[in-house]
Amino acid sequence: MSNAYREMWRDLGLDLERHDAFLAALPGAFSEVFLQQDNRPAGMAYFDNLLGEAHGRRVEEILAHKRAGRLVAGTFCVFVPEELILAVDGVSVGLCAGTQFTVPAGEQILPRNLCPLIKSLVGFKLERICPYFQVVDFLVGETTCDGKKKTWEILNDYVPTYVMELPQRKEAADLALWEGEIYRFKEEIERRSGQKIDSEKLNAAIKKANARRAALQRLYQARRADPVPISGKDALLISQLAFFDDPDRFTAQVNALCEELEDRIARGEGVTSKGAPRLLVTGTPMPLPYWKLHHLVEKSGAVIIGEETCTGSRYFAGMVPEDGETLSQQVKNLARRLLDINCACFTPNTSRMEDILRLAREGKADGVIYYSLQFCQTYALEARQVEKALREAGLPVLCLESDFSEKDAAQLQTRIEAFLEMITS
Ligand code: BJ8
Repeated sequence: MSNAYREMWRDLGLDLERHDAFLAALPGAFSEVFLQQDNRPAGMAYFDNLLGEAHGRRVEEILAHKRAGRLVAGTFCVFVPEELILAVDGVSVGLCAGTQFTVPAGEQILPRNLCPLIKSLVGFKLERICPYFQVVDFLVGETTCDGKKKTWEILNDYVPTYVMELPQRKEAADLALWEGEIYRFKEEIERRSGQKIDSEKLNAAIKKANARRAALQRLYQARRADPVPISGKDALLISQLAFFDDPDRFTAQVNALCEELEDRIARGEGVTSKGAPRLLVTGTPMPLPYWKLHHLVEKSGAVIIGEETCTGSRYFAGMVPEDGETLSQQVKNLARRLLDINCACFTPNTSRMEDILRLAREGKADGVIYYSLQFCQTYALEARQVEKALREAGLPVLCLESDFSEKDAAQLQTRIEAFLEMITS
């Protein structure tokens, strides 16, 4: 990345030496994972560039918004109703992190036997190598898993951290609690931005977020074709970048890419040959810059046709109805859509099994990989029920647990190859 940004990074208080070390490894990894693929869609150029400029131009843009008085919020979970941030013309940035580079720093203040996603995100703040962490006005945490819940208390010493209480069941009382939390969050946004949210502003924000969901749903629809017109790695990268980019620009670019993919489908053109093994991935989120599992699978000759994860379908499934005329109808609509998300922190969570089966069926998957980050108890525990439901439906499943390091790559590759051999023989 250009040195023209060094002054901006210095002003943001980044540790320039550590930041240089972090960025140094990325071009090589990116080239190996992405640029060496055959027959990539031309529309990926925008997303490649967006990633390349993630610590540069996009930060510059957000800083300009901030100087113009716009609120900047950092989030970590798809349950945060981003529409309220957009309703005050604020900027919402997803700060979940997926790199081993910052895990040791996170372990300085967190238990080692904690999910690497949490250690990585905290490490980014402690190491001062994430410009977004430096730019945000405040963070929005949520009471999902215990690890995250307690981490917000610690992170609050570094950045003001507001916490939303997410219920853990989906009964009427839980919906009422969640609606109350959305109102409380609305007040927080109004207080911080100095703007009132009315139904007109909220409706415009709902439409903006829905348009992005529709574009991502269209992309996922394209992945159902055989041969697949885009690799799973590229689709994952796009979802990861959705959390950073300007929503309108991102939506336009995803739609443009989809047009290219739909043309490819009409011509029968794909990134793999027709009949290549197709896998669905389900489990814990895969935040930037984590691409290990997808890379290993696709290096082995299979293709990933969907992700039932929060960096996949859980992020963009469902629409918020756009006909809510009053704030109270709109808040209800927001609450309902969010409570339909099947995170493993809910009990019971049977609708997740139904969702996985539906996605596997729609994507014509030959098998499913259940992927769980190390020390993520809720997803690890739920694996048993998912495995049972998949086996009963006659779908082979491979359960893998890993972290963000590369140390288990060879071992994972062997298991993936054995699984592919089993489902193709
Ligand atoms: S809605 S999956 S984004 S909480 S992987 S930190 S659960 S120990 S990230 Fe998540 Fe929201 Fe749920 Fe999605 Fe904890 Fe598990 Fe780590 Fe996790």
